[in-house]
Amino acid sequence: MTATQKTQVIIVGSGPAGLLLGHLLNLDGIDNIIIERRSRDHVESRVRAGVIEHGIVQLLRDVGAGGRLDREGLVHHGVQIWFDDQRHRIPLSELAEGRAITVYGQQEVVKDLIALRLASGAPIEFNAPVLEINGHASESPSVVYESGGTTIQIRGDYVAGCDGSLGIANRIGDVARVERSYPFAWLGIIAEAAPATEELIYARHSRGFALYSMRSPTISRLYLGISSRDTLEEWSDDRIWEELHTRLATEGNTSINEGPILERSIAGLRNVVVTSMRRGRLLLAGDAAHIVPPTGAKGMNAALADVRDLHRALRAAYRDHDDHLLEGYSDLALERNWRAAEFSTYMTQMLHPYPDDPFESTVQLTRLRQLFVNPEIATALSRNYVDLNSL
Ligand code: FAS
Ligand code: PHB
Repeated sequence: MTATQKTQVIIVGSGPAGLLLGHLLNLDGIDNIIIERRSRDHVESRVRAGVIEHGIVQLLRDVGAGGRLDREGLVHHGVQIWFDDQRHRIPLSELAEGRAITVYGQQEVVKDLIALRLASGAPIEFNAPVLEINGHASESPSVVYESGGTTIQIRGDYVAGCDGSLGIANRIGDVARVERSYPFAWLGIIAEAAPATEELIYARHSRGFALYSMRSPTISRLYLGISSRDTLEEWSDDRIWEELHTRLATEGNTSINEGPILERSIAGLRNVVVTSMRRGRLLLAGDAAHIVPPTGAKGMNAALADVRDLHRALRAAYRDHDDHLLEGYSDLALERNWRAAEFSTYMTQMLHPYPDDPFESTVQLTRLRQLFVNPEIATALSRNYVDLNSL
């Protein structure tokens, strides 16, 4: 093991959470290092989230990470919800004080933040798995990681566990969590096909859930709700397109443009929320602390909102020698993340049919119909969908 290095904040993981935290700390002159187990290529090519909330777009703009987002992001003022063989639209901006969502792939946010990191010259280590996080309850925690065949220890004042759901940070200290799994998963594809819709379409069809999203004027992002037991091998291109045409159709009319499938993956649907996001001087942010089903488009937004709150707390600790925000970080972040969990659960339960459960199915359809007869319910959905993490 080489000699122990030293910094102020050690960030484990270079997903959206770790990268934004590193950038914000750089802006305040707080020394930090980002340690990532995968390669830069892998991290920049992972296809995941697509919808960015109004307040999170503003946050990225405010910190100098919104240039390409503003040029290439697709601003949406409404969302389509189709059910009962009918097309319905929620006028998001009209109901949410003019606010809108922006469709811009998570991997583009990651590329933008990595570019800022590299331009800053601040340290970021790729292909460097963190093996241990030690002394989280002490004044000087440390991290052991591997890089280029060498085992390195680095000490800091704080460790930020931004290492996602499969990381090691959330296994340190108080590991209690609350979980729920669903009997369905999402099969997601990226297709080289011009989106046939201007707005996202969430469809609750008797055969299952479908979502029509996009990434650019030439790239579509589409999802099918499938059994959590299904595998990619069971879903040929033909079967995927046939199912999408069926579910994203009303009164027999479908309008999907097919094209080569460039990427496909299956993501299970589940909720996980840890009971503590602060363990001494180890602070969790993002998927390391919580997982939501993607139906409410909250995953990445919640991760970046955690970082916004954690950065404020670390800045107060360093600049003002005031630990109050750090002491309150876990409670503040968990209250917001439970609202994200509730909204994601509401959207998931409302849009994924339960064909064998007449009661649940009728409750779902009642909830959906209420959206279009009760403006207060539509307004609540709009405000949560557009800006939950900044309300
Ligand atoms: P991330 O998982 O993005 O990043 C964690 C990083 O830590 C990774 O790069 C990992 O390699 C690294 N790491 C892990 N262990 C490490 C170790 N020991 N040492 C060093 N580094 C380590 N959200 C949506 O809103 N919409 C979606 O459609 C959607 N789809 C998703 C599909 C999938 C398959 C998954 C897994 C998630 C999806 N999400 C979606 C949620 C996703 O977007 C997350 O909310 C977002 O990536 C959270 O960002 P981070 O917290 O930074 O975690
Ligand atoms: C996406 O575009 O990837 C997307 C959009 C809305 C969701 C989830 C994912 O709820």
